[in-house]
Amino acid sequence: MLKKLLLFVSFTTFFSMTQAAKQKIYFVTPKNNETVSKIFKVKFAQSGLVVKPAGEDVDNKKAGHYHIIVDGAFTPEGMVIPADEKNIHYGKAQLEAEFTLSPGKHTLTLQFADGAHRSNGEKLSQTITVNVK
Ligand SMILES: [Cu+2]
Repeated sequence: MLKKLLLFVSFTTFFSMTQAAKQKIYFVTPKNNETVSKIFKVKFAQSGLVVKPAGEDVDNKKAGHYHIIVDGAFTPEGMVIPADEKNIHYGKAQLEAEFTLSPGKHTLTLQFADGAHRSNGEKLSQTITVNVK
């Protein structure tokens, strides 16, 4: 009985914590200012958000997919993120990618946007600098 009660309490605590989780996205790797090889892996993660393929659940403000902007800033909130060589969409709900960049310093901006590619703005973005060997 006590065991069941404890299980119930921990489950509801976990559930309310999940509900209250602040929305956040971040690079798992590389770290800011990390030195990387010419070809390197990028991984990203989130809390309080659901990653879904582009075109799905487009009006859900808690769902969307990732973008990486190379050597550019975040996309202002509500603006549709362009698709070109500097603005890469991960519309299949990917959580990692491989990059090939020229030697030197580059910035990578991770940007979350909804299923219609409308940006969540600066609050759901993160910019890091990498030093490519
Ligand atoms: Cu997109």
